Amino acid sequence: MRLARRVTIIIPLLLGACSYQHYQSDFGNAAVEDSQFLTLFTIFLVVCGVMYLLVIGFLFLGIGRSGRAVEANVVETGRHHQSHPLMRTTLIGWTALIGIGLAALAIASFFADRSMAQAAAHEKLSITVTANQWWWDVQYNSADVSKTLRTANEIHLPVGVPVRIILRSNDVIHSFWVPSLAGKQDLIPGGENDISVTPTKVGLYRGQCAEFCGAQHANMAFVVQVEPYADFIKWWEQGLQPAKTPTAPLAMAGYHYVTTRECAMCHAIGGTTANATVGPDLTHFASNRSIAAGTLPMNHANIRRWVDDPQGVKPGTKMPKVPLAPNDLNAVTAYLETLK
Ligand SMILES: [Cu+2]
Repeated sequence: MRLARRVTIIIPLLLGACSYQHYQSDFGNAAVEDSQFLTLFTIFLVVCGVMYLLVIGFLFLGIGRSGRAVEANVVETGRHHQSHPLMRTTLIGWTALIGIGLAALAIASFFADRSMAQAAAHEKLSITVTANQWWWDVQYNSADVSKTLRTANEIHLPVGVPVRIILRSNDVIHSFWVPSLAGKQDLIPGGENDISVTPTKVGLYRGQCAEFCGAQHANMAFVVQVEPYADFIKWWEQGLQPAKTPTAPLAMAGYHYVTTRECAMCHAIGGTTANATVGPDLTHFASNRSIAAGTLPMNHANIRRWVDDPQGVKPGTKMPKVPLAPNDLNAVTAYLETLK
């Protein structure tokens, strides 16, 4: 009975851990770069594991033999000063093995580094990610400026396409990290870094700022949606569409408030007069999965809560508390919900 109860608890936990592992894990194996890391990791693990087992094996062998050697010494004194030929061979073999092991690790590192650098040279898509305390500004670059798309806190990538992500920061040092796809790379104010990703598995992956950047460092997350190329292009085209002007009276009132009052001083909404770039672009705000870089799930109650008191939800955030009358708060919430 007890065992059955334990199994019913443990199995869902394990299944949860497996899907979570895919969502945010170095073992996610969802991009060429991550599989290169995994190959290198496996080589290191095997070489070091074999060495470790050999050392432990010889240690126990030595302990066993030293006991017998003491007994033998008592019987035939004088012979123990001569080094045994077997010991010499073992020593030479052991030294050679260490040399081969170290060389294997060095060669594996060299080839992994080289293939990662090569992936960076053949990118087909370029994205600029700019870190801010505490959110991510994402821009999809295009030779045709009218096709340049700006979003926030959610990145869409086409599967199988090498992407170069250019990394910048507007304030302090942050670190871009999507464990399932690639390694970490810092975003440094005044400089430019980059990281290459070639996703191989369609799915949703969580990313997180990996360099302590202030009070809300933990609430500086994002998601990467890897999708088939056709879906990605469709999403991009949709993203370029301006926001629709609402028709319902409440949302209409919110539209007027947002585009003419405090909100428009920091945010941009495509197709309206709001075009500031201090805060996230809100053109398709409501189609995101979360509010404030992974702080709250996207829904009506949370949008209202966030607009009403951003400092209460995410203390220290740059978004100030705007004292809104209940009518205005309802109107702004209703309008933001239309931004899909
Ligand atoms: Cu950060």
